[in-house]
Amino acid sequence: MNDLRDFIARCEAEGELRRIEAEVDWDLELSHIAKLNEEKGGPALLFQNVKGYNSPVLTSACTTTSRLALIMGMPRDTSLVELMREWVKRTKNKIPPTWVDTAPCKENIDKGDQVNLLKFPVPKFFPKDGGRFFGTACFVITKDPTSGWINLGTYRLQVLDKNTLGTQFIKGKHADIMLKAYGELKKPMPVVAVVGADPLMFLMGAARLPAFESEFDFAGAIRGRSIEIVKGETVDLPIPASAEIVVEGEVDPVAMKPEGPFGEYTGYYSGIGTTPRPFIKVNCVTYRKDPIFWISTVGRAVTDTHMTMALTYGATLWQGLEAMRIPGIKSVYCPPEGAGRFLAIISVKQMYPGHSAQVGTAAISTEMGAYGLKTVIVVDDDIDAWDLPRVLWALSFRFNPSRAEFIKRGRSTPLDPSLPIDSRDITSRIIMDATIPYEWKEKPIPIELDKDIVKHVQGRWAELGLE
Ligand SMILES: Cc1cc2nc3c(=O)[nH]c(=O)nc-3n(C[C@H](O)[C@H](O)[C@H](O)COP(=O)(O)O)c2cc1C
Ligand SMILES: [Mn+2]
Repeated sequence: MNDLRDFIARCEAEGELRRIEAEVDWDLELSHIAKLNEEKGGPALLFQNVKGYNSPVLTSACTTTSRLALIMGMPRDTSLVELMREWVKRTKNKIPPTWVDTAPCKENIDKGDQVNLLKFPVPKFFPKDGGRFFGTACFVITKDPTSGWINLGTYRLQVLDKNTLGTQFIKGKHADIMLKAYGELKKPMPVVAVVGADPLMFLMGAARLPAFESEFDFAGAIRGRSIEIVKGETVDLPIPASAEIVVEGEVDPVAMKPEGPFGEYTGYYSGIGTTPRPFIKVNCVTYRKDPIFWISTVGRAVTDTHMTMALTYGATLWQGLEAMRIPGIKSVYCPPEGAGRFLAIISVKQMYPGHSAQVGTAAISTEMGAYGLKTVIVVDDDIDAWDLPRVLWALSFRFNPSRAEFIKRGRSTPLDPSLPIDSRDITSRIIMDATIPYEWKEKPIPIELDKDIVKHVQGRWAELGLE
């Protein structure tokens, strides 16, 4: 798979995409269709007739595990946990990107006064949103001014006027760290924002890789080949050659404009009204002929934001535990209903006393877990982390609240609606150890079926009228 068009063709061939020919309004109508479709577990949608526009809008590309599997080049019936396992395996061998001279995203080049962000069918999603959001299924590329580290991160982008995009780089995110570095040098930060590309690049934008690691190298690892990149017209930054729409501009580290509000994947707004935030002054927009405008809805689970994060945050947590060399990790699952980040379940084959406790405290200290993860459930290896009925069984019959660990202070996210709206820097955490303690000499005696009798009655199944 090379670009978004290949992905669309693949989805269509597999019955995973519906084209909408009827005229649909970008103003609330389009997002509402997408959201209701996602709630039903529906296909990806390609809106081909957006009121007042000639170019299409793609939604719901990542809402199901089957479509995430297609993005990763895996069979459609691969489970989320298997996708994560494959992600962890493939990303061990990073492959740097390769420069190419040109790409279809240079077919149209608008500079200076020609720039008009509303030339594209930018939707308004929800009634209480602060405006139209250009960047949802997007990613932002920046370069660290001292080390040269290239980052790619998904951060929402609001249209403030025809050549200005509001940003929300949450504290400590890589674009925020880099912007502060430009601030110290008193220089504007060059940025590129991409809408539509090889869909893997969007997953990489959402992935919580460590600082100083480039998402391009990890994308190459997952694809098993180097990602092709082209130079910007006005900025010295790498752009995936597969891009549909490329916005080039700069962020002044001290200037602010009101941004938001925008509904979040928690199902709530994260603040009250607008907030002053850094913005992108857009100097150039390049795009393919008939560009495909790709969006991602938000709100209550499950949307493609949740699925994307369940895969990428879950894989990052798994990677983090492996990097700590903790043995016995059988599976990791960060349910999409918790946006892959507030709740994690880990299955471990215990090998020594305190092993399960180590897994719990390690999880909240990984790159992913240290930020916003609130509840960790550890289960024994006879239970798969994704098998929620069995996890609830363990929570009922193996878990004893006196073996829970309660941590009072940890880094939180401004998005967490369980904290007061004006103080969301710090959260508490709980580790629920639902394993049978390794050191117990007398363990609960499980009820087992007699193997021979099982075989015998299975042989009688039809006779018993049960088939
Ligand atoms: C659809 C979508 C929208 C997101 N919007 C934001 C956002 O506005 N601000 C933010 O800081 N993180 C946002 N995130 C989460 C980041 O993409 C994620 O934390 C990622 O790791 C950031 O990249 P970085 O680790 O290179 O900073 C969003 C994720 C998704 C999937
Ligand atoms: Mn990063």
